[in-house]
Amino acid sequence: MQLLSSPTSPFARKARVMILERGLDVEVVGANPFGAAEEVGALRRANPLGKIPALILDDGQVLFDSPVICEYLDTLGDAAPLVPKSGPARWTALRRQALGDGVAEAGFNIVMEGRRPAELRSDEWIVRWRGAILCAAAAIEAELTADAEAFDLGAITLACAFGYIRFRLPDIHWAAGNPRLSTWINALLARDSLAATAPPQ
Ligand SMILES: N[C@@H](CCC(=O)N[C@@H](CS)C(=O)NCC(=O)O)C(=O)O
Repeated sequence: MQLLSSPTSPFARKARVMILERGLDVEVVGANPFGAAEEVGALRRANPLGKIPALILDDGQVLFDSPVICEYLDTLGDAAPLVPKSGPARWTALRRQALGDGVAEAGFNIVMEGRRPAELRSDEWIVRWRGAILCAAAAIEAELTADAEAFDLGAITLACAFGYIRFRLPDIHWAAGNPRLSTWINALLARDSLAATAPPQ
Protein backbone atom coordinates (compact mmCIF):
# COMPACT_ATOMS: atom_id res chain seq x y z
CA MET A 1 0.00 0.00 0.00
CA GLN A 2 1.32 3.46 -0.89
CA LEU A 3 0.25 6.91 0.29
CA LEU A 4 0.92 9.73 -2.15
CA SER A 5 1.76 12.58 0.15
CA SER A 6 3.79 15.73 0.74
CA PRO A 7 5.51 16.91 3.92
CA THR A 8 3.43 20.11 4.10
CA SER A 9 -0.10 18.99 3.16
CA PRO A 10 -2.46 19.13 6.17
CA PHE A 11 -4.75 16.61 4.45
CA ALA A 12 -1.95 14.12 3.83
CA ARG A 13 -0.77 14.66 7.41
CA LYS A 14 -4.11 13.30 8.70
CA ALA A 15 -3.44 10.03 6.87
CA ARG A 16 0.20 9.93 8.02
CA VAL A 17 -0.93 10.36 11.63
CA MET A 18 -3.50 7.57 11.22
CA ILE A 19 -0.76 5.28 9.82
CA LEU A 20 1.52 5.96 12.81
CA GLU A 21 -1.24 5.74 15.41
CA ARG A 22 -2.42 2.41 14.02
CA GLY A 23 1.09 1.02 13.40
CA LEU A 24 0.39 0.30 9.72
CA ASP A 25 2.87 -0.75 7.06
CA VAL A 26 2.22 1.88 4.36
CA GLU A 27 4.91 3.33 2.09
CA VAL A 28 4.69 7.12 2.10
CA VAL A 29 5.66 8.40 -1.36
CA GLY A 30 6.29 12.06 -2.17
CA ALA A 31 4.03 13.63 -4.81
CA ASN A 32 3.86 17.29 -5.83
CA PRO A 33 0.48 18.36 -7.27
CA PHE A 34 2.20 21.47 -8.61
CA GLY A 35 5.30 19.70 -9.92
CA ALA A 36 6.44 18.97 -13.46
CA ALA A 37 3.82 17.83 -16.01
CA GLU A 38 5.07 14.24 -15.76
CA GLU A 39 4.60 14.20 -11.98
CA VAL A 40 1.17 15.80 -12.20
CA GLY A 41 0.23 13.25 -14.90
CA ALA A 42 1.26 10.36 -12.67
CA LEU A 43 -0.74 11.82 -9.77
CA ARG A 44 -3.80 12.28 -12.02
CA ARG A 45 -3.61 8.64 -13.07
CA ALA A 46 -3.96 7.76 -9.38
CA ASN A 47 -6.38 10.56 -8.42
CA PRO A 48 -8.07 12.22 -11.41
CA LEU A 49 -8.47 15.36 -9.30
CA GLY A 50 -4.68 15.68 -9.13
CA LYS A 51 -4.72 16.10 -5.34
CA ILE A 52 -2.90 14.54 -2.45
CA PRO A 53 -3.37 12.49 -0.39
CA ALA A 54 -4.22 9.41 -2.45
CA LEU A 55 -3.92 5.88 -1.08
CA ILE A 56 -3.00 3.14 -3.58
CA LEU A 57 -4.25 -0.20 -2.27
CA ASP A 58 -2.47 -3.49 -2.95
CA ASP A 59 -5.16 -4.45 -5.49
CA GLY A 60 -4.55 -1.21 -7.43
CA GLN A 61 -7.69 0.61 -6.28
CA VAL A 62 -6.98 4.21 -5.27
CA LEU A 63 -8.79 5.93 -2.40
CA PHE A 64 -9.18 9.69 -1.95
CA ASP A 65 -9.87 12.17 -0.40
CA SER A 66 -8.53 12.34 3.15
CA PRO A 67 -11.81 11.49 5.01
CA VAL A 68 -12.22 8.34 2.89
CA ILE A 69 -8.56 7.37 3.31
CA CYS A 70 -8.69 7.90 7.07
CA GLU A 71 -11.90 5.90 7.43
CA TYR A 72 -10.28 3.05 5.46
CA LEU A 73 -7.05 3.15 7.49
CA ASP A 74 -9.16 2.96 10.65
CA THR A 75 -10.36 -0.50 9.57
CA LEU A 76 -6.75 -1.79 9.56
CA GLY A 77 -4.56 -2.86 12.47
CA ASP A 78 -5.47 -3.68 16.05
CA ALA A 79 -5.41 -0.24 17.66
CA ALA A 80 -8.62 1.20 19.12
CA PRO A 81 -10.75 2.93 16.46
CA LEU A 82 -10.10 6.62 15.83
CA VAL A 83 -13.43 7.01 14.04
CA PRO A 84 -16.17 6.10 16.53
CA LYS A 85 -18.55 3.61 14.94
CA SER A 86 -21.85 5.06 16.15
CA GLY A 87 -23.59 7.42 18.52
CA PRO A 88 -22.91 11.08 19.36
CA ALA A 89 -19.12 10.49 19.49
CA ARG A 90 -19.15 9.55 15.79
CA TRP A 91 -20.94 12.74 14.76
CA THR A 92 -18.72 14.92 16.94
CA ALA A 93 -15.62 13.36 15.34
CA LEU A 94 -16.95 13.68 11.79
CA ARG A 95 -18.25 17.22 12.33
CA ARG A 96 -14.90 18.29 13.77
CA GLN A 97 -13.18 16.60 10.82
CA ALA A 98 -15.35 18.63 8.43
CA LEU A 99 -14.58 21.83 10.34
CA GLY A 100 -10.84 21.08 10.39
CA ASP A 101 -10.79 20.23 6.69
CA GLY A 102 -12.62 23.50 6.02
CA VAL A 103 -10.01 25.44 8.00
CA ALA A 104 -7.19 23.72 6.09
CA GLU A 105 -8.93 24.35 2.78
CA ALA A 106 -9.46 28.05 3.60
CA GLY A 107 -5.79 28.31 4.60
CA PHE A 108 -4.64 26.51 1.46
CA ASN A 109 -6.78 28.85 -0.65
CA ILE A 110 -5.22 31.91 1.00
CA VAL A 111 -1.73 30.53 0.37
CA MET A 112 -2.50 29.82 -3.30
CA GLU A 113 -4.20 33.19 -3.76
CA GLY A 114 -1.10 34.82 -2.31
CA ARG A 115 1.02 33.17 -5.00
CA ARG A 116 -0.96 34.75 -7.81
CA PRO A 117 0.19 38.03 -9.37
CA ALA A 118 -0.93 40.94 -7.18
CA GLU A 119 -3.30 42.29 -9.85
CA LEU A 120 -5.19 38.98 -9.99
CA ARG A 121 -5.39 38.45 -6.24
CA SER A 122 -8.80 38.81 -4.60
CA ASP A 123 -8.69 40.56 -1.23
CA GLU A 124 -12.41 39.90 -0.90
CA TRP A 125 -11.88 36.13 -0.98
CA ILE A 126 -8.88 36.30 1.33
CA VAL A 127 -10.95 38.21 3.91
CA ARG A 128 -13.74 35.64 3.58
CA TRP A 129 -11.39 32.67 4.06
CA ARG A 130 -9.68 34.34 7.04
CA GLY A 131 -13.12 34.89 8.56
CA ALA A 132 -13.96 31.21 8.16
CA ILE A 133 -10.75 30.18 9.95
CA LEU A 134 -11.34 32.57 12.86
CA CYS A 135 -15.04 31.64 13.17
CA ALA A 136 -14.16 27.95 13.19
CA ALA A 137 -11.60 28.56 15.95
CA ALA A 138 -14.20 30.42 18.06
CA ALA A 139 -16.79 27.67 17.48
CA ILE A 140 -14.44 24.93 18.69
CA GLU A 141 -13.36 27.05 21.66
CA ALA A 142 -17.02 27.36 22.70
CA GLU A 143 -17.62 23.62 22.66
CA LEU A 144 -14.41 22.37 24.30
CA THR A 145 -15.01 20.97 27.76
CA ALA A 146 -12.72 21.21 30.77
CA ASP A 147 -12.54 17.40 30.74
CA ALA A 148 -10.13 15.63 28.44
CA GLU A 149 -11.39 15.67 24.85
CA ALA A 150 -11.35 12.41 22.89
CA PHE A 151 -8.37 11.69 20.67
CA ASP A 152 -10.09 10.77 17.44
CA LEU A 153 -10.12 11.71 13.75
CA GLY A 154 -11.84 15.00 14.59
CA ALA A 155 -9.02 15.96 16.97
CA ILE A 156 -6.36 14.82 14.47
CA THR A 157 -7.92 16.90 11.69
CA LEU A 158 -8.17 20.05 13.82
CA ALA A 159 -4.55 19.66 14.94
CA CYS A 160 -3.38 19.23 11.32
CA ALA A 161 -5.49 22.21 10.20
CA PHE A 162 -4.45 24.70 12.87
CA GLY A 163 -0.87 23.39 12.65
CA TYR A 164 -0.98 24.25 8.96
CA ILE A 165 -2.32 27.77 9.64
CA ARG A 166 0.45 28.32 12.19
CA PHE A 167 3.04 27.06 9.66
CA ARG A 168 1.89 28.89 6.53
CA LEU A 169 -0.14 31.84 7.85
CA PRO A 170 1.31 32.89 11.21
CA ASP A 171 -0.35 36.31 10.89
CA ILE A 172 -3.76 34.68 11.40
CA HIS A 173 -4.00 34.70 15.20
CA TRP A 174 -6.53 31.90 15.69
CA ALA A 175 -5.23 31.11 19.20
CA ALA A 176 -5.81 34.65 20.50
CA GLY A 177 -8.90 34.73 22.71
CA ASN A 178 -9.26 30.94 22.40
CA PRO A 179 -7.22 29.60 25.35
CA ARG A 180 -8.86 26.17 25.56
CA LEU A 181 -8.41 25.57 21.84
CA SER A 182 -4.82 26.78 21.95
CA THR A 183 -3.92 24.50 24.89
CA TRP A 184 -5.66 21.53 23.30
CA ILE A 185 -4.06 21.95 19.88
CA ASN A 186 -0.61 22.40 21.43
CA ALA A 187 -1.07 19.17 23.42
CA LEU A 188 -2.22 17.33 20.31
CA LEU A 189 0.73 18.62 18.26
CA ALA A 190 3.12 17.37 20.95
CA ARG A 191 1.84 13.80 20.55
CA ASP A 192 4.42 11.47 18.92
CA SER A 193 2.44 10.89 15.70
CA LEU A 194 1.86 14.61 15.17
CA ALA A 195 5.40 15.62 16.16
CA ALA A 196 6.75 13.07 13.67
CA THR A 197 4.62 14.50 10.85
CA ALA A 198 5.22 18.22 11.50
CA PRO A 199 5.90 20.25 8.34
CA PRO A 200 9.60 21.01 7.80
CA GLN A 201 10.52 24.43 9.26
N1 LIG B 1 -10.56 17.48 0.22
C1 LIG B 1 -9.25 16.99 -0.09
C2 LIG B 1 -8.28 18.17 -0.21
C3 LIG B 1 -6.90 17.74 -0.73
C4 LIG B 1 -6.09 18.92 -1.19
O1 LIG B 1 -6.62 20.01 -1.48
N2 LIG B 1 -4.77 18.72 -1.30
C5 LIG B 1 -3.92 19.76 -1.83
C6 LIG B 1 -2.54 19.73 -1.18
S1 LIG B 1 -2.65 20.33 0.47
C7 LIG B 1 -3.72 19.47 -3.30
O2 LIG B 1 -3.30 18.40 -3.65
N3 LIG B 1 -4.05 20.46 -4.16
C8 LIG B 1 -3.84 20.35 -5.56
C9 LIG B 1 -4.90 21.11 -6.32
O3 LIG B 1 -5.73 21.78 -5.67
O4 LIG B 1 -4.91 20.99 -7.54
C10 LIG B 1 -8.80 16.00 0.99
O5 LIG B 1 -9.33 16.07 2.11
O6 LIG B 1 -7.96 15.13 0.72
